[in-house]
Amino acid sequence: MPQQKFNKARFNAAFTRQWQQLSLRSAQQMTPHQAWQAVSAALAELLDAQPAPRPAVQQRHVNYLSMEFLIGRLTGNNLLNLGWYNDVKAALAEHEFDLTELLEQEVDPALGNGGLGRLAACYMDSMATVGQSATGHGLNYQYGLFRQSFDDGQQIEAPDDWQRERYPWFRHNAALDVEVAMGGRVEKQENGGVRWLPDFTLRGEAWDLPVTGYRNGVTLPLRLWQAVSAHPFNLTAFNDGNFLQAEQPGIEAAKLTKVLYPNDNHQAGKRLRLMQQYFQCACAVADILRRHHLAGRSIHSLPDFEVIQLNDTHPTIAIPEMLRVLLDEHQLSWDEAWQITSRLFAYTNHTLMPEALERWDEKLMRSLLPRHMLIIKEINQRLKKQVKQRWPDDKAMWHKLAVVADGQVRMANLCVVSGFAVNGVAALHSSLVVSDLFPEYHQLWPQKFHNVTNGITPRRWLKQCNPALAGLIDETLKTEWANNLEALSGLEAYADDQAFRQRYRSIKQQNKAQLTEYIARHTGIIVNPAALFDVQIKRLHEYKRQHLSLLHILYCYQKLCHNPEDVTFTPRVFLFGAKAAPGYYLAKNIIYAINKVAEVVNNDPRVGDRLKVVFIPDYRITVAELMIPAADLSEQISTAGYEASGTGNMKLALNGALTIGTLDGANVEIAEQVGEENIFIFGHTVDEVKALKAKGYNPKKVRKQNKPLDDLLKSLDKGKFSNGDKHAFDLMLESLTKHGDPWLVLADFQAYIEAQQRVEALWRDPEGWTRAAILNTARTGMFSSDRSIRDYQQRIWQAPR
Ligand code: NBY
Repeated sequence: MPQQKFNKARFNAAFTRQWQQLSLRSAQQMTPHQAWQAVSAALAELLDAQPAPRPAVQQRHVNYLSMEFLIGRLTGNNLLNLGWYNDVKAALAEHEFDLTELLEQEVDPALGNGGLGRLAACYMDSMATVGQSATGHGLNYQYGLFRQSFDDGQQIEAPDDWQRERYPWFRHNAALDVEVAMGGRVEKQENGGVRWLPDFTLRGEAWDLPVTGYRNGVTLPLRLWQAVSAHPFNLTAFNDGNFLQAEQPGIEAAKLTKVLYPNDNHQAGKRLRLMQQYFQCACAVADILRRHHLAGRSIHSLPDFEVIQLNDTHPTIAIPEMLRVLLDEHQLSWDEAWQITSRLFAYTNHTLMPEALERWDEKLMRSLLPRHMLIIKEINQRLKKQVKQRWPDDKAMWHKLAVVADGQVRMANLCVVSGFAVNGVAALHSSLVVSDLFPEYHQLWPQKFHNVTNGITPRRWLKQCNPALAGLIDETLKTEWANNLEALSGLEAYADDQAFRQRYRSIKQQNKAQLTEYIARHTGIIVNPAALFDVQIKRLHEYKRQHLSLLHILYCYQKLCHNPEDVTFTPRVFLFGAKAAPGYYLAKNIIYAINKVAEVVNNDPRVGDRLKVVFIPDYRITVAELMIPAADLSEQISTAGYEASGTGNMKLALNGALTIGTLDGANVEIAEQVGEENIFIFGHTVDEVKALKAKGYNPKKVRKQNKPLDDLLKSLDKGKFSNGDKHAFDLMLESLTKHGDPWLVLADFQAYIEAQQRVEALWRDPEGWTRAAILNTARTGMFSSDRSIRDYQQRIWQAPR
């Protein structure tokens, strides 16, 4: 479908209505924030008027279920996708507003933790762009991921009240309201059926955000469900003069979607979290069935028209919910209901770490969802028969495969058993899903297992965040690449072109200057924009090993201290962006350690501007959009086998940062694409990690045999960076030594330092460095999320059934 042209008259009319509604006399009387709201609301109105695209024949409608959609600012992104940026800029200039400034008014919708939530956002963008008919189903959290600041180097969390002022892109359609029941008990009925007598019901309201495709006239709904009280007001209590109690149900219901749980790669197991999961799933399932019935289709044909993609196990409860509706409301037999359900669901796994694999206490599940627990038990019983047939008398095998065992419901098992497809998120990860996580299931159903390597949207992560580089690419390739990223391979021919290199390099320099300014404004630290910008941006987690980079910082610092006149020293700015889950004390201790080391290093006159360490506070999408285009070096240094994919690695490489990384997640595929001479790979491989652990790894021995490493650790231990406090970094240091260094930080230290020396050698050759950077941009086209979505279409969503 062609993109609608910008209609200036209609935009102006809609914009005018916005300030008139505020009872102002002119547009100029609006505050910048009001003006941003007015522009966005006017654009949303124009989008409302676009005709809905028809799903291509033979295409199943995708329902992407995710507890998180980390979308970031919408207004600028929608303008770019619609191709209306310049038109709107000009229209606003007539009202004396600067569009660029207004866009800065938008608070990030931070409805996600990290990679998993951001992936969902990139996939929505790509589904719209490739014309895949789809709906995203998530939650409308009143508070997104906490805002982060530092107090004497310690992370402080504050609530993220992102909707305090109305969010202009939301559209609420009361016709989509859903009732959701919870609690209570089940009752056997005379006809053999089961009746659920719930304790209470809530109402789910659908709040839609528009996801625009890239210049193709497609808009998909991102449907964020919000909980409100089903019976908003208790009139009896009110009449009795009990005003506060009269509002009680409303207050309770609103709790449900109040806040996003701030954990990544860790399951908290809280009742309210299970309520959130079920609420979202019940709303989504009801919505899917409502649309199906409205189209006048038979319930049996549901899987011919719909597919439900589960973004990790968080929305797994949608499976028993679908069965419940089919059994209890549509009165289907078990076999009929199972037939339908098992062709509907596909599951994406994002982690192998045991503490992140969701397990729910059976008692908790039963108390909140008694009917669903019965259904899960039934699935388990039927599975048991199958397993017994295949492996008679093998109790150990059954214990591994069971959905319910040891008083817990294993959500990943439920997904594999009930779904038609399971995928990992990078080639290495998908092979580990089969070999290490589900080898027994793989024996039962090998055809269910797939790989779909993650991707990122090149609209936000190149065209929008790096306009200068995007402009250079436009000019050079003279072809549309933003929805055809493989076209970037055309840049290879320019890797040896002096003039092109010069322009590529000066764009990077310009982006670094911009970031330098931001850093000065937000942290007061003055960094040298000519230094190597060494960037590590991701959630703070031990397995991601921000503390390995910290050891390298100390190594550089010692080197400078011992030889302050060293003219060969490579000037570096170490840049971090990361939030730690509020209850993850070790991660918070690593933040503290980095900040305290930064304080000492940044204020040491011997160092000057050759070494700076900056922890940029409140890392979020908007900050990523600034840091990624300015990065020279991308740190992807997780313990091999633990980072399922990574997607920041793709964004950084695409924007011309060279990767220093382990052979983990998508780093493996990035290395394949860019070539080993254009990436710095180091450290233990997955197999070596396993072998070392099996043999019995002793970090103390490593420390003893590496004097410089031992000295660095001692300097931390002795309070050199913490005003003499010898216990300031105990949590971090004890993990590295006393507790056996579970993430092999010390084991990879030496290889890491040597890889950093290779980085410095190339940095000393600016032409060689720029060449490698250009080749990174040219060769990372396959990491477009458009390609990921096409993989899903071909391997999973359209798979012959
Ligand atoms: O998903 C990340 C992986 O760590 C990363 O390697 C991968 O690239 C990315 C996209 O596939 N996982 C992730 O971000 N996980 C979470 O954010 C998360 C959030 C909540 C919970 C578990 C994990 N939880 O149990 O509440």
